[in-house]
Amino acid sequence: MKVNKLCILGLGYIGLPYAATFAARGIEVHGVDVNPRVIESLQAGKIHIHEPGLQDVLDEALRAGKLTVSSQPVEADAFIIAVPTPFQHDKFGEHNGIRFKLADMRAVTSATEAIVPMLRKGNLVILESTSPPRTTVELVAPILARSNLQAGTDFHLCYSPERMLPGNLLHELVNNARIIGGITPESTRAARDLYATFVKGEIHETDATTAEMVKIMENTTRDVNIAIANEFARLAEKFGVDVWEAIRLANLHPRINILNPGPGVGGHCISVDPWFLVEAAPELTKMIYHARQVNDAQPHFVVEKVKQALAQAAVPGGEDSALQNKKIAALGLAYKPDVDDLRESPAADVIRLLQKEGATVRAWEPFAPNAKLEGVDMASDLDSAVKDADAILLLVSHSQFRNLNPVNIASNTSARVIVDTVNAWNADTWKTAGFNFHRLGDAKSPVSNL
Ligand code: SAJ
Repeated sequence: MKVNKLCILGLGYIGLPYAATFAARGIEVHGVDVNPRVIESLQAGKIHIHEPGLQDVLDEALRAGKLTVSSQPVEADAFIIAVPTPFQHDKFGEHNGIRFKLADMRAVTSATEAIVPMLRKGNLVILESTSPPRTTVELVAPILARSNLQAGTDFHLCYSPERMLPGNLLHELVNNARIIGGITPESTRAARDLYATFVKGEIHETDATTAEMVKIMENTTRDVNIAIANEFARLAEKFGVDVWEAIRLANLHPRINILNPGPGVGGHCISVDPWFLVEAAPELTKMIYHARQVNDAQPHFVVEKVKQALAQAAVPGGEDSALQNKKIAALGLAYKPDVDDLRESPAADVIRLLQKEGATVRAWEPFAPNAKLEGVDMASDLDSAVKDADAILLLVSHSQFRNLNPVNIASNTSARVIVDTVNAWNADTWKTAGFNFHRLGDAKSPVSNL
């Protein structure tokens, strides 16, 4: 199928790279977003997210005159839905004592509804948003049927998951293998023709529900694997082991690849998608559910670590609780290194828990210095975050944090306690600079040279 005009609904971390890439390859693209700030920014030629290389592709697309944006869809040959599918924050499901989060499909529903008046015979509609199994056939197809056109007969309908990693979006968009699940083989072929305009990775064809399942299985597998790494970190501390050393040694085995423990799992994907399976089949997802519980509880483990570190350093003031009246500089609020995305960030959970126990926390996030997070006091720069602190808590392994010089930090802070939750810093250099150094999952390294 030849697509001359493409309409992309959702111009966030996924939709915008697509829109810019298709347009830079010469396809006429109309991008749609419900957020007026996104539209304003793009109309002014500026990307509204941090992603390496994306501004250049947008510049190219705009120079070619192939990209327009607005709040409403237009008629097109093909439509791609790339809107968020978060979980609901104010409602939970329950089954036999298991409480689970519920998918919020409102953005997919309204994007699909917005396509209905634009839909014409012979069009192609692709859902890319990560969605619970059977969304394409049970939610999207029935909404589109309001156009009096039938999916699979009058127009093509597919699910094709986005699978690219924030921070490396443009490379993965082009080079990752792509899965296309059409509700008919003709639908699959139509989408294949479209993606083949830029995808260099292999393109694999399947049905829509399998494609949905593939995507959630990938993210769920990662979540479960991170959960076991987090549990190993807890065990290592109990047994006097350094988990980072133990993982490095275990990973020498040819069939073992243990992931990294950390302050928890965040972002709009891995911490969300496994819930889609729990919600759909709570009786069949016991391990998936427990992995979610482990990862969601990891911020508590970090707080205990900070308490121990402060108690050990006997930082004066409030002996009842090691955290009472303590000042903590929290470095990093993003959900992972070198991105500006704060969604579902475990760092924010850690900060709120510390505050609940009486600590005063100042957070510094270099990728989003002006971000406003409820209940979080944001510093305007690193120096003001660390200046009067009792402890420095590293929550995200941003490159610029990894490269910090402990001697410089030592001269700018009153803190003498470091807690590194992401294994970014070398214990010896921080100790030499005069800090008591603690690392999540490490009960082996001596804390101090003093
Ligand atoms: N994390 C750990 N330990 C690790 C790896 C990650 O604690 O060893 C944490 C991160 O710090 C972060 C969270 O997990 O808080 C998720 O980060 P991530 O880098 O694993 O994944 P995302 O959410 O940025 O992107 C994932 C990717 N999925 C897989 O790798 C299976 C990406 O390919 C998907 O396109 C994306 O979800 C998505 O949009 O679904």
